[in-house]
Amino acid sequence: MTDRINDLLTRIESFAPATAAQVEEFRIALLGKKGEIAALMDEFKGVAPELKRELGQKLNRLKSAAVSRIEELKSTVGAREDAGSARIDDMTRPGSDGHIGSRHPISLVKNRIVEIFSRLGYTVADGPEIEDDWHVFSALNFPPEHPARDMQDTFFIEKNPDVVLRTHTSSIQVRTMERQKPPIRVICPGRVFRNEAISYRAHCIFHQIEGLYIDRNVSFADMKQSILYFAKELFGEKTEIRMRPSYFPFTEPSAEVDVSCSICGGKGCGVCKGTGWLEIMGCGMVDPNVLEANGIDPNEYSGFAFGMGIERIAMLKYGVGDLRLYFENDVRFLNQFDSAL
Ligand code: 2NL
Repeated sequence: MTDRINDLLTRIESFAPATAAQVEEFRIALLGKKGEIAALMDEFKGVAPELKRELGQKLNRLKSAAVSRIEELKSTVGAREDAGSARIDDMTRPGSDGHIGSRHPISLVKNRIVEIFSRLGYTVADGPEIEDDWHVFSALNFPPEHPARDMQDTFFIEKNPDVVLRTHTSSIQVRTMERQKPPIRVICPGRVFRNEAISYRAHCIFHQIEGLYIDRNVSFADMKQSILYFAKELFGEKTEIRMRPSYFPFTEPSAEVDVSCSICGGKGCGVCKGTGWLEIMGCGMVDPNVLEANGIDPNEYSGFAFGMGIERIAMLKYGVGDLRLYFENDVRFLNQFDSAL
């Protein structure tokens, strides 16, 4: 038995495999359930008691020598094989195609809207997401008891009623009026926050873009023509618009704007629910109270404003039915969009 142990030790030392498969074969032959070491262990049970101590130690040494040698071979032979497969055989082969990420659809739509209004002389303005009551509500003619000020709709920070997450991007226009005398022509994109349950058609974080135009003699007709130009640029030359009376605290009169359905051309389909029209934004003439609150004389100046949800426009443009897709950042969704713009 001692001879067989010594013989195995020499074989372990001198074993020089070329592949990982040979190492594995060797491991099974030695250490497997029916391997040589298992056979020796079996035989050991019948050994005379006075020899047990010495032979037992030898067997243990053999086993650990086998285990450590195989571990060593596994890493060295494995590494050699990996290096071999990474060798470049054909230097003339074209390189692998580097994947370029795509722009998020919300960014694509935002950039497009900004681009259209910049051609009408609007510049982009930005502002903080954490706001105070004045810039989100009071300067915009929200009465003290208006439901939008309620905890149900607005996120408050640190239980302080004067620190809120903006619920609309109008606060950016208020900050613009603080800084700048008319004429004012700004377009304000940004994230807004509302305390709503998340579903396919609502989210507590979403994106808006609002515009504000203040100068002498700005009329409702100016607003209508600007929005018609915008709608044709965004949805196509054949697009028509209609305005329905509406209400916002910060505009008077106010209107909801629909565009003729670009999918059915106004005939009526599933997307426009048979009406031929799709709602895209709200707008109105800036309420004199808002002008006055922001230090602009309503007897000298007038203006119009409008606002739209970017997710809603993106849903219409790309036919995406579930709003949550815009927030999950699943690459299978994102890869379907262009990387341009
Ligand atoms: C909508 C409607 C609107 C405005 C936003 C505005 C801002 C100032 C003064 C007056 Cl500083 N108005 N913004 C006006 C009308 C409509 O948004 O449906 N948004 C998603």
